[in-house]
Amino acid sequence: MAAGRGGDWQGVTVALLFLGVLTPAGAASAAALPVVINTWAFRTAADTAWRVLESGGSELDAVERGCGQCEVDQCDGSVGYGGSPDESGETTLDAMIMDGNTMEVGAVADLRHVKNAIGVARKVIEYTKHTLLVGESASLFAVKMGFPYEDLTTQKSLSLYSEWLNQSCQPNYWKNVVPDSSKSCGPYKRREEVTYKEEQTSSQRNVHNHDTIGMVVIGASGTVASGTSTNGAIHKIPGRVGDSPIAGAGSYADSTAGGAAATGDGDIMMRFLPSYQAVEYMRMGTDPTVACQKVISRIQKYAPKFFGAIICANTTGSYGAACNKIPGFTQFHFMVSNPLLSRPTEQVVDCI
Ligand code: SD4
Repeated sequence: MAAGRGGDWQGVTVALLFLGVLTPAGAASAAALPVVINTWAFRTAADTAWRVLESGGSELDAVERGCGQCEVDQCDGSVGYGGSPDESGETTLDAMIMDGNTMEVGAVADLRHVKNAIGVARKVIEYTKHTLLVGESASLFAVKMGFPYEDLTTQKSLSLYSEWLNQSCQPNYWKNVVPDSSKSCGPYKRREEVTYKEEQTSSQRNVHNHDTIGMVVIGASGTVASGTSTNGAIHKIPGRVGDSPIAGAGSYADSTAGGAAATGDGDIMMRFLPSYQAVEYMRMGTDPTVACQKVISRIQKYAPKFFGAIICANTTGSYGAACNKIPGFTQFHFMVSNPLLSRPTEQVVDCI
């Protein structure tokens, strides 16, 4: 879990700010290129991406290797193998990578049995004319591309799964079914009468089980790349795909404007294409922090309790972030690397 994500961590955050370990976003957000920015305090991912740039790699290489590092590290249990088991206990992965020069996107969703989801997404750009491959067919593609086919289940994911079964499969994502999904496990059947209640996105359900890595890299000449990698929503209904592999939702990159990447409740966020919208605001000259805030405010109007955050950077290297304030999630931590910061630096914004 990212330090400082919830209200309980606010004391820790203040101490870290005092010690200079953390930087409040805005205080050191002077623009410089190249810049690497990623969601949450995923430092090894930030380090890896920065080193790729330093050693002459491309922006796309930096995104692929940076997010790939999180897949290896199983960042917060929400990225890579062994996390977020679905209703049948399986871990499945979503990832995308986008080239802001060509506007090409490679993405995989509901990827099974392959660990390096963003690596496979990159191969979708390089070896196909498609944008998004899904499910077991994406796994077969990955194997053709040379990726190992392996079990993504771990002791941890097994115990998360059995705990969930033992608590009557709570929480889950069903509604309008019998037996009552708020009390019992399935198998469910649809109820004849469908009620359209306002969707309640409880912070309980989301804050503690979502931590996608989203990354934007802007090279020395303003070239933009972006990407994401996640194992999605814990206890999801098999087949569920979130926002992360969807261009414009999980991330977006356009070398004529900037890049953005989102994290949070993808079932809500993907309806608003927040990353695309943020990049379009930046294209119109909006400051990245304000662009991020405007996107969050738009979603707030329809889903005031949604859990989510977004990072934004423009082609001058200026950057920002914003998040929706809900109980237990009042600040959002993210990483920034640029030539003005001596090393990848953790920054924090107050949610709005
Ligand atoms: C999803 N957006 O699948 C992802 C999860 C996430 O921070 O972002 N977690 O809904």
